Amino acid sequence: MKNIQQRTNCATFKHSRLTVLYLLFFIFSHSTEVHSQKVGETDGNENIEHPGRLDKEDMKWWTDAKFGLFIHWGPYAIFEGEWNGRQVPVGENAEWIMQKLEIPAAEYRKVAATFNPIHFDADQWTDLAQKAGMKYLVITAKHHDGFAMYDSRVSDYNIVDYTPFSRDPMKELSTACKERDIRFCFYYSHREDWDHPYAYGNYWDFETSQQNGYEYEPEKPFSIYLEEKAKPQLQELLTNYGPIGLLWFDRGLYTRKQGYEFIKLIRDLQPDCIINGRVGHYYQDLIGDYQNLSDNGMPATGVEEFWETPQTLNETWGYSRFDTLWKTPTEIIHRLAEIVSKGGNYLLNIGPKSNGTIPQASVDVLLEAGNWMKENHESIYGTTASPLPVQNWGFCTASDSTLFLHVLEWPEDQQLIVRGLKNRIIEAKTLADNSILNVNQSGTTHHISLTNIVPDPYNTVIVLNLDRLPEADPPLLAVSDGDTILLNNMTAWTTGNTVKRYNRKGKLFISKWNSPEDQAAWMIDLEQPGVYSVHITYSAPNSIEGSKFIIEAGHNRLHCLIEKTGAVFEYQSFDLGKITFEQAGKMQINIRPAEDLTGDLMYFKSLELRPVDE
Ligand code: FHN
Repeated sequence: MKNIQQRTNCATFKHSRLTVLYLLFFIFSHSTEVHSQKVGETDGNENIEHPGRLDKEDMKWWTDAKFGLFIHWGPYAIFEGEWNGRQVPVGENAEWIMQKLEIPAAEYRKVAATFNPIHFDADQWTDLAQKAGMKYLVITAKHHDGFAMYDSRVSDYNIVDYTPFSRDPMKELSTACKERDIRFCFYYSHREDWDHPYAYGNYWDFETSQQNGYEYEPEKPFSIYLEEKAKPQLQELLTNYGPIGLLWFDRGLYTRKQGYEFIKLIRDLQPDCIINGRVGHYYQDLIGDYQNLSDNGMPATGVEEFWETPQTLNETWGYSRFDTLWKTPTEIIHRLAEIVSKGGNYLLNIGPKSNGTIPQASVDVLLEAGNWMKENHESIYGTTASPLPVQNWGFCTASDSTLFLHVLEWPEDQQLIVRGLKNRIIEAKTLADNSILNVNQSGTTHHISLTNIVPDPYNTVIVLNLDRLPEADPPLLAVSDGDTILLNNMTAWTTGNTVKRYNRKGKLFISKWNSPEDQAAWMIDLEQPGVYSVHITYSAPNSIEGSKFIIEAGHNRLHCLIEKTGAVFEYQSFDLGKITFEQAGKMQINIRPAEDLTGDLMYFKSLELRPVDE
């Protein structure tokens, strides 16, 4: 057993020789001018290679899982949202109390030293996850406060060495998860650590800390923190707790090189471990295996890559006794259907108390969601995003030639109208009790009779068995009545390699379009022929200035050149000329590269077709 008396106000580390060397570098480097890095830039070393991404097969357990439990638990729970009579306002993150109230690291440590969750029971926690229908569990091994919730040899500022509790809850949870076939996963705050003088975040104690959220200050000794704490701790987590399903990083690293080093470390120790998107800089390209949306983020339409949204049951992530803004079971069940219908995963957070119990309100909501899952899980696990255009009664998930309709708004006339489905429906029935439903088809519109069906209070799932894999009308986006037709990145559908992506800040962009087959496209239904002027809005960094692209609209073709706009997401609008539609009716509009490109065509935002009076 390590000696608790060895506590210091700063973390203690094994790599002190490295510290001395780095300090020498620090002193010398201060005599020369070093420019900090700009948002969106790499570290200047474009030649570093990505250590490798997992493929669809490797990701399968996670894409099938859909629903995971997120747990934020650490010394912040002891504060319950209050320190010395000052509160973290409801609506803000209580696990940020140290930063929000600028609690000195030494003071925070005194409180952390009292952490004693005597009621913690790993079996109870994992039972709850299982009953809720969750297939993976992600828990904070270390949050921004720097305290390790596991038995760390790297720093004695951890739950085993630093508190009277002296147990390793992560070990107990990893065993309990294994017994229940729940994938055990760690959250690790890799850049931010308010206890470490060289990490990012603690500006109130340490001048040497990184103090800029997005721009790296390379003259400061950040890499000492990475080498002596973050990386060795990550190594411990990947060595001592069996197979780790995924590593969930937060508030990404500054440079691509730093991110790649973390990815490599994981690939070397546990090659199958999935890495979330927040491992890298939020404004740079995705370097993890999947994309995280912003906290509590919900995309308007499908994102065409692996994605997950972390959401919390109330407003905070860590426990606050003041925050009782719990989401209802209806909200949780509806969000689950919506997220899965858009192809994503739902990582739903609870913040246990410092005594080891889970707030009863969270337990109640999760159990209620679990009851719905018990009858309806087939419409969630292993499904894929909806192939249908948007429907006004709810959402759709799919599994090969089966569609699951999640009816959230019950039609008053008991007739469910499914639009845009080209297939023949062989059988329609309720998932809960297999009641067979009558179907009438007219073209791609299907009327399904719900007469005599008692709706589920949260979400009634209807199963459609189709004659073949689903085929749907492309979403009809604009019906022109002479006014402007607005086509944007949100409503585009994509072909070839093109994908729609959200960056961590919730900004949507179209990516991976670098050959003529990679297109963004829309269907419109033009009511009247006529002349339209074409206006495009995009952003384009200098590197892609001059790239050629083509807009195809009916029989029209516009050949255009990219003009630079400055930074990514600094949009500008350009007039591209006029086009004439000789005929009314449905037609497709495309934007695509005119030739092969080395990078993306542009950061496209919207295309407007404005009628011209001639
Ligand atoms: O700062 C954290 C926050 O405390 C919490 O951990 C969330 C969860 O996604 N992530 C960060 C903010 O985005």
